[in-house]
Amino acid sequence: MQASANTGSLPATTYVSIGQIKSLRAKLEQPDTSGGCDTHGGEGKASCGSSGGPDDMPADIWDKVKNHPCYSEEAHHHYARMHVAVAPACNIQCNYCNRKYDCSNESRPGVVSQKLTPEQAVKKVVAVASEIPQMTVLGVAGPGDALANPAKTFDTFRMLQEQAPDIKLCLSTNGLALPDQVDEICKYNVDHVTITINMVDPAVGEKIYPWIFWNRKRVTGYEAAKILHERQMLGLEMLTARGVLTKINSVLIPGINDEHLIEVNREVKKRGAFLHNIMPLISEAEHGTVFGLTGQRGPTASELKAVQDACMGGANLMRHCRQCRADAVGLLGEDRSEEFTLDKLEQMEVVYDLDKRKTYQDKVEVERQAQHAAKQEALAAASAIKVAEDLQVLVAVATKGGGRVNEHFGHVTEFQIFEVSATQALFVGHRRVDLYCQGGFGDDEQLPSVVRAINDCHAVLVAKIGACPRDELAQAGIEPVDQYVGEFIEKAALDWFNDYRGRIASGALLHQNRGDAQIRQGAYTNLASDLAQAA
Ligand code: CLF
Ligand code: SF4
Repeated sequence: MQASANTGSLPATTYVSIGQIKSLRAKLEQPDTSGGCDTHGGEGKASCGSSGGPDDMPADIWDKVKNHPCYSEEAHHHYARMHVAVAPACNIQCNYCNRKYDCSNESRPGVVSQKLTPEQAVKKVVAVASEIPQMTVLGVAGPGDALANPAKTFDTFRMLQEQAPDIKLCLSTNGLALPDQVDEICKYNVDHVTITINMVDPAVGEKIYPWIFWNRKRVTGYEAAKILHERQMLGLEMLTARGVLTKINSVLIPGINDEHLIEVNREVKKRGAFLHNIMPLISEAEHGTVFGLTGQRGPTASELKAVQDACMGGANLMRHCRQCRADAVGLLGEDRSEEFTLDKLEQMEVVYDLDKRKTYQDKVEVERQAQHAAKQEALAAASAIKVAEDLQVLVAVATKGGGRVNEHFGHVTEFQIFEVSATQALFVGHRRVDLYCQGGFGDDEQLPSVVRAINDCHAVLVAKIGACPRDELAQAGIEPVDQYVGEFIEKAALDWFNDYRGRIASGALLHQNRGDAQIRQGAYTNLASDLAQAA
């Protein structure tokens, strides 16, 4: 076995146990004089995160991220993205990928419905943009690697720029070919690039990547991981130097790179990454991946959150990723790709009206500013209350978009999770659940799995809820709350939290800590029921 000492000029790697995560976090919180927001002119802020707003970053950066649903948490409530599957080939092998399925970097497992030529892709993007005016970003994210298919990727971008110049361009890559393509990336004004970086030590990397295809031959083991690592770091540095915003995706693989991702976070921040998105491994035997077949599990919700929390203060964190398909269309968390198949596109009358799109987006901007103002007002009220000031709880929210509490409990397929305290209402994740309402009646067998999926929350904010789930939630210690219907989420969560603290102060209730959520974070299937059966 080649030792880590063989890393030569590679960055030193710190290994920590879960128990040490807190002390490392303290270290990360010390001001860093380079990289991250600083590199992009963050005015010395340690971390603005994807939840940052116009006050947290320079105007030119805000302009790039304000309507990109992945780069701005606030934007993801309002703006949509789409992917076109023009990049089928890949130049590496990841143990979590089976090429019959979407790229696990940027998708949930599931076959891509249709691979597209660049011409078909552009036709589809223009049609979607005409129908969905809040669709602001086109991404090439597989099903292979965008830069292992440079002609198809850049042809798509070139043609789209001519026909729909207001759409932002985005791509995702494993980084192996990145240094060779930086000029092309800049030529087509692609100002958002995602690099999947799962390690900064080839000794970790060789457990994730069995081979890469490099200089016309297959390279395996430690050597393969070392080349990939060096290309990723070089590519990231080159993009930073050219002012391209970069997001780093890391797949959290328990027992392989969990603690190591803290080091990854530090290294990518040093090199100017704008965001770090730590995503859970999705691993099922039926996907036919090496990890799926060898029983490598994904992280639990709390394991994912622990690593993300430990990285706070390092590179800015994205926590609202939905691991979308390589042909996803719509708001993050929804998929409207079935509405835009090639057959359906043939029947559609497409009128690309820039003014109509702008008018719509202007309305969204007004709504979004109202959301921002409501949050600031609620935060000011929360910090003025001098009761249980250190308290921090999780709240689940039923929403169908627009940043408001506007979904019935029974219609939820995904709860959004917010961490609420006297100083913040922060989006920290989501939980996919099976539908409780089955058209007029509730599926009571489903209910326990839904409750377990949000078991770590103190309250669930909904637009409406029936008597049966209300009782079951209350018995489980989760407060069902339906008095904030239609309100902005952060304001509603903070208002509920203030009321909660008031009840603690008056002695009306005793605050108790919650347990862990029993769901594998990010799993598309509801594994809560599997876990229950296994228990
Ligand atoms: Fe697509 Fe990725 Fe661009 Fe977003 S997705 S290429 S940056 S437009 Fe977004 Fe989807 Fe997560 Fe990717 S939610 S998987 S982070
Ligand atoms: Fe699969 Fe993407 Fe890894 Fe290539 S980079 S092997 S497509 S997950």
